[in-house]
Amino acid sequence: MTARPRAVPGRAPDVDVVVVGAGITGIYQLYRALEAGMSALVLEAGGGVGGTWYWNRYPGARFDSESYTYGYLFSEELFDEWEWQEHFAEQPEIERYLNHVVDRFGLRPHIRCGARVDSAVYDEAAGTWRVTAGDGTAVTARYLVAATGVLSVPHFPDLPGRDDFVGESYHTGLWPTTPVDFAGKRVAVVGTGSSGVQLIPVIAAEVSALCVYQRTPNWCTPLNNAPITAEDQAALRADFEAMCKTLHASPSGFLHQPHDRATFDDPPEQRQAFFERMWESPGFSKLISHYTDMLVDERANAEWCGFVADKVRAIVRDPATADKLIPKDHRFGEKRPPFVTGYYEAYNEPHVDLVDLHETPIVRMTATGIETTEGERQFDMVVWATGFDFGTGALLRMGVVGRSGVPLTEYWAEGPKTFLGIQTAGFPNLFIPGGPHAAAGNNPRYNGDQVDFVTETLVYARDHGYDTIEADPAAEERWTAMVDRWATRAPSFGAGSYYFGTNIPGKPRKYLLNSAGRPKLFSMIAEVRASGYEAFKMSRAPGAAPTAGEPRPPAARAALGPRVRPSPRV
Ligand code: NA7
Repeated sequence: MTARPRAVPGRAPDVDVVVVGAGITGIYQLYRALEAGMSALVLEAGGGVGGTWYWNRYPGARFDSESYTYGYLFSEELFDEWEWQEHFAEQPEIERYLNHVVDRFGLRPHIRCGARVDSAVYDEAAGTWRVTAGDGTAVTARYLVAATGVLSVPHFPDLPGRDDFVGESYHTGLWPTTPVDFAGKRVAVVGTGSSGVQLIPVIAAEVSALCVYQRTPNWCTPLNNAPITAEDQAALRADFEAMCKTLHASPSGFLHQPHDRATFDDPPEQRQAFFERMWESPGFSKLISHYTDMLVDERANAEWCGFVADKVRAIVRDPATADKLIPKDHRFGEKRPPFVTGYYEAYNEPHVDLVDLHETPIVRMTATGIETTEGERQFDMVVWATGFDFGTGALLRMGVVGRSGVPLTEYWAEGPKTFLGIQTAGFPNLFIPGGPHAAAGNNPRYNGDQVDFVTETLVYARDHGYDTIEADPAAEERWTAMVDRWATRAPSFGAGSYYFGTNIPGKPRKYLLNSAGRPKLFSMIAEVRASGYEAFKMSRAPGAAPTAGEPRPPAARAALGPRVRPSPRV
């Protein structure tokens, strides 16, 4: 067993910043910390970088935000040199991109893969974190940034006999790095959320029989993906500045613009034509650029749902299957809507079947297949597309212990409490960008805003001679109350959405996002700055060694490559 270093008062921590997770947020945090002259180490559980885009490598996994709006915007050179192939890139391209970024900016030497953090304990006397990982890593850090993501702990349903199945078994969120062969196999897919509906049409072409176990149908609409042409590429490069401005001004971090008309402003014929345009539009424009009342007015929502249901009936030839695929218990936008390519069409294939688990629930898994109340079906492979322990899953499994020995699991027993989704009181020098209370929308934009602010706060502390930073409990209470208030404000997600933790048995029913979005984050950050960081308690730890991030030799900075464009001040 590796001896864990004890932080000795007066002894400098091994590193200024430990970042947990080399996903899109962690990579950016590493970049920013190094750029600010701090020493930094990323500990990543996976065998490579990418986070969500490393683990979710199932066939068909792809963005449903436009590729160029999801990627990093901090460097125009990077933007210019990386040519996304599709408006909605597939996982292999995304993983290549993230590896390119890591190498392009000299970040790889600062990333340790295969290091799953199992304990992070705050040392009050030294004002540092002691972090250990399963690979034997033991390191002390002034600051701990948990960029562990919100969709990083796969959820497996607790079904009797699940371990008895002797065939191949995979979870979409834990997909192997070695190829999975579907050819000629009888495959079951359990779950029809965003992951399941991306996977199903892709593997349907390869398997000998596919059976989809659906508990709740979703309102799936076309992604409308397309290759990025040379002209598109040129336009993207030319419009970089304007695009950044638009994205920055968007509450949800998208380029899609709001519509200016409500559903019943238009007569039926015009409405139908608008719905057709929406159906043909890319990804999230169906939420953002829709009629202004679609998400908030029941009648308006029902009009659109009726249109989508008719589309499903027109695509799926078997009326009984079509009917099962049409949601009956929730409106469009009440849950995070999936975007699809050829999903409904897959059910027209004679070897693809749909089992409605509301009609015939799963009784148990057997050694050879799945038994429902209708009987057993045998499979060579079962794919679990059954989602994640959203928001808090990874943070609560990391062994985080804060001030006075209080574990995070205890402090968040009733759900997460945060200030700005960035810190939680009682856990000094711990930051959680891209975690719970982050916004719904194009994640990298909001998470990037948080990383920028975390970095700015660390630099502020360094420049003012502080080495501990802790959210003020009163500020945290106000922010968390705001999150809870906004959770039910129209247009809100329904209580059945996993954004409330409802998919995990025993999890507290607390809203895990910040529906007030970026405008609220920006205004609060502005307030924090204006008040001289009043919402954070900053101090000098009793036995602290020199503050983190002493200016580094220019050579260390040079490794980061060409100077990046600053993020716009918010
Ligand atoms: P989701 O969206 O949480 O979907 C999980 C699916 O698995 C959903 O259809 C669930 O049905 C189903 N599920 C969960 N538990 C069971 C059990 N016990 N039996 C049968 N079916 C079950 O996860 P995804 O991975 O698809 O997407 C996650 C996010 O990734 C997505 O929102 C995007 O942001 C990308 P339910 O609806 O709960 O009845």
